[in-house]
Amino acid sequence: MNDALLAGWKRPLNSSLKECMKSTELPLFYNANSILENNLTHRPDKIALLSNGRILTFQEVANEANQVGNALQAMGVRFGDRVGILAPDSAEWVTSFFGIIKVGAIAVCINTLLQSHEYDYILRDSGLRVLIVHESLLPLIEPVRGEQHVIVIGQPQHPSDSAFADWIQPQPTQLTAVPTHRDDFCSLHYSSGTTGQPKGMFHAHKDYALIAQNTGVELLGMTEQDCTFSVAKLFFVYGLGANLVMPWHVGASIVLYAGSPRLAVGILDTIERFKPTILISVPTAYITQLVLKQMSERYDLTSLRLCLSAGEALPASVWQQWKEATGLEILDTIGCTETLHTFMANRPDDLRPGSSGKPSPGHEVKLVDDAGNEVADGEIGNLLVKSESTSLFYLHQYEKSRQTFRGEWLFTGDKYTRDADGFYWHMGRADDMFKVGGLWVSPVEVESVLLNHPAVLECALVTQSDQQGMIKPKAYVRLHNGYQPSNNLLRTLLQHCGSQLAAYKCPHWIEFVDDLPKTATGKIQRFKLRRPAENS
Ligand code: 3UK
Repeated sequence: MNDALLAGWKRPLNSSLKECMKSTELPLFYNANSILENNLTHRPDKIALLSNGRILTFQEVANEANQVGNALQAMGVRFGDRVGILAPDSAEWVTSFFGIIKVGAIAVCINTLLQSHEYDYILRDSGLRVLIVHESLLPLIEPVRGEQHVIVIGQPQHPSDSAFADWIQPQPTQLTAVPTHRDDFCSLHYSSGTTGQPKGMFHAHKDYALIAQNTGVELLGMTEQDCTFSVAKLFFVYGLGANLVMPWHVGASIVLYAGSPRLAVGILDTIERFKPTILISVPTAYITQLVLKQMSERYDLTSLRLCLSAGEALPASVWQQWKEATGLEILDTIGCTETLHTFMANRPDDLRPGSSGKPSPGHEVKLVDDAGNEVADGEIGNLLVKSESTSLFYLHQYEKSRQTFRGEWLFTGDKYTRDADGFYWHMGRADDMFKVGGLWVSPVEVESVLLNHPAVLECALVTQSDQQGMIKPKAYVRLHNGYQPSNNLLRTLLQHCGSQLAAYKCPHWIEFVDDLPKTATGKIQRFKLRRPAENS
């Protein structure tokens, strides 16, 4: 993308402008690849990307992204085609992303923690033409792969597949960007649905420019001197935005980490080794680090100036423990895949532990009752969000799209209350979905697994908080005649769930009951089973 096209939207970094950036400030033909390529003018030889594997400068990233783009075009990929990335965070993930979008194709950012049947759905629903997949994830794709070209980061297993390194090697490092419209789709993301079927959401090129400026610069004050490190992965828009798009928009370096958020030592070692200034993390990760004995004495965290949390609510107790251990204050922020990134946040000079903060630059919110009327402070309402980076629809889901995308407003499904000081407090969700360790759990999916055990007549899955204040699944189970509650049966049911569900979805507790609360039409009222404190 040449500089003339970009001239229209350059604004001083860290500007104190109250007015946030609008998409009409972008040139009409804009490709989000320029977030990477702007750095070639100012700092081509600066380290852009650090990891335990490869370490690359901006020039090296751009060269490899161009090779990916050329390789895609050579296999016939054109504007609008969908190309998937299914890999742990790595240099190849990043160069693939920018290569795909530069040729006008759509990057499908695929969650690495799914099961084969979910990949089956995503591959078909997205109409994927090419899949760039890491060798470690090949076995999950093998049973469901179709007509796609498969490029393997690592060692291919099929003669028809190519190794990523061989695929890009003959390609030139120069490539002209396809002049995409700022409203053209750039990426496709899948998030879990209430019945377990993922929902696909497109984001446009303009959405990336908006979050880079409004969230990266205006909210977080990112500058070229920063170095970001994310525990949340790039396939998750929280990680993609905060650990790639926002830092590169200002020329900051990023640290990529392929390990699990539950591997406290891996995270702390990475902080010590690369000395990031901004930690982008999730509540579970903060908790696992706090559990490590003498965490703050054993590890040097002094490089950090900002700690972010998102994905699920950060309990105030965890905020307090982290502050006592490190002296640092975590900023809890909330975003969703629909809006691409943060829509409410705590700020360093304006925060309330346990709350989600206040609307972030570029976002308006309102709380309404079921009739659509705004509720007063202190009352619980449905959260609606307005922003220019919001998706337009769910792919192939007409009804669900109409319910969710309401003109300029997005119905988030979150229940919130606002206090007299303007802070917003998360009160659960309208659709019974919840998150465990930042990962979605659909009660319907877990209940259907319990129900196919012969002892279970009916059941309901709800949430309960553990000792740390973190939400975990709890199942209420009514048994068939002839079955008696017992510890043995309890273990059997837990094993039954464990054999069919990912571990984080399995009930943490099972309680046997004689009856379940129901509506007049016989629908189980999960909300009545939640702990009284969570119902108020
Ligand atoms: C819940 C939270 C309380 C909430 C996300 C970009 O999480 C992100 O995207 P998803 O689509 O999930 C969105 C839903 O998750 N949630 C997220 N953060 C919080 N609930 N407190 C929080 N801090 O139900 C929301 O609707 O996977 C995407 C950037 C940041 C993100 N958190």
